[in-house]
Amino acid sequence: MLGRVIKIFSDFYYVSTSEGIVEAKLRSVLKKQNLEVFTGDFVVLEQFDINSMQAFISSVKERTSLISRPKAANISQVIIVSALKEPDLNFEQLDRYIAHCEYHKIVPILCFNKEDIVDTDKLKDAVCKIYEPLKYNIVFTSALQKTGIEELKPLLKDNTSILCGSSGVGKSSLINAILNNSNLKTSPISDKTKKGVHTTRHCELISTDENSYIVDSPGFSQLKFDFLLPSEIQNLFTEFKNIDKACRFKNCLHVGESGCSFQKAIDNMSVSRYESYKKFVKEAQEYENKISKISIKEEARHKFNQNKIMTKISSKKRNLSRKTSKQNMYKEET
Ligand SMILES: Nc1nc2c(ncn2[C@@H]2O[C@H](COP(=O)(O)OP(=O)(O)O)[C@@H](O)[C@H]2O)c(=O)[nH]1
Ligand SMILES: [Mg+2]
Ligand SMILES: [Zn+2]
Repeated sequence: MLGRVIKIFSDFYYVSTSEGIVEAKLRSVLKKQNLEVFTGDFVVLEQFDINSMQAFISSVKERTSLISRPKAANISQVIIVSALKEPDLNFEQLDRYIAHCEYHKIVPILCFNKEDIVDTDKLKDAVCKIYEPLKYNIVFTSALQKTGIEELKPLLKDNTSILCGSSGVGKSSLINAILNNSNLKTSPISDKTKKGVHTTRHCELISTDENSYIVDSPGFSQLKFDFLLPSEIQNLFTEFKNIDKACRFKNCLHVGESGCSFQKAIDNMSVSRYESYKKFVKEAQEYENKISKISIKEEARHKFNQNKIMTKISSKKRNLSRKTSKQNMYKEET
């Protein structure tokens, strides 16, 4: 039997199947293989008992994506929720989320919530001016007054969407608005887990339609770019994607070097986006400094331990260890 993990609660995996929600545990083989199962995974179930609605997960289907914050598999799109007000719109934070989506190769939808509490269009206009050129879908909503929900809903169809954004911007309220509008309640889950339905401490797949799922997530703020090299940050900005020739300077980070070939794209991008870019590059530079110190140390230790055969760690190997120290996600997605 096939199913999809909609929620994980300690050792229990709640799997949505044609028979209903099954409470499953991992086969010990999977545990031995150190194979992890995440919310959103498609899994094969064995030894299904219809009376207790219990089974064992025997294998996991290949993932199309795996995101890290929060951990969820097979997410097809990210809805980045920001509040226009309360809390104030934070452009840098929004750019962080966008860049993380780009990193995971998932197209984001930009949702600006709480439109009911802004009294002029000034902020909305500013938002459009900055983000419309990036060609992402943009939706203005009010979860409270249920505006914009009808625009958001068609974007969810046949997707597994995850709502991301800082705490308090209205993610949970939006999900409620979406569910109420479609007269759908969260899937009935056994009593044991009922208490978890309204909290967002655990990530959970909520069905909004036959093939559409939405995932709420707890607010998270740690989105630093301390796992990439400075030269990789440019790939996270769509403004830099269509530049036909590479910068003529080797190792140029396009942060103000005179004669940089990216200058035209930089002139065309909004000031706040460029500020974000520079900030992320700086974070990556700090990371680069840190790992170069570590690899020098490692090398010294290696030499010390093997003072008979003085093998130096080749730069290729060093690169490899840097890559593996990156989140495993990267490996799974490329
Ligand atoms: N005025 C207004 N308040 C909202 C809106 N959406 C959410 N809120 C309020 O903002 C607070 C945080 O909402 P919540 O959904 O818990 O945010 P989350 O942390 O992102 O899940 C709550 O007090 C909500 O009532 C909205 O569209 N307009
Ligand atoms: Mg919430
Ligand atoms: Zn350059």
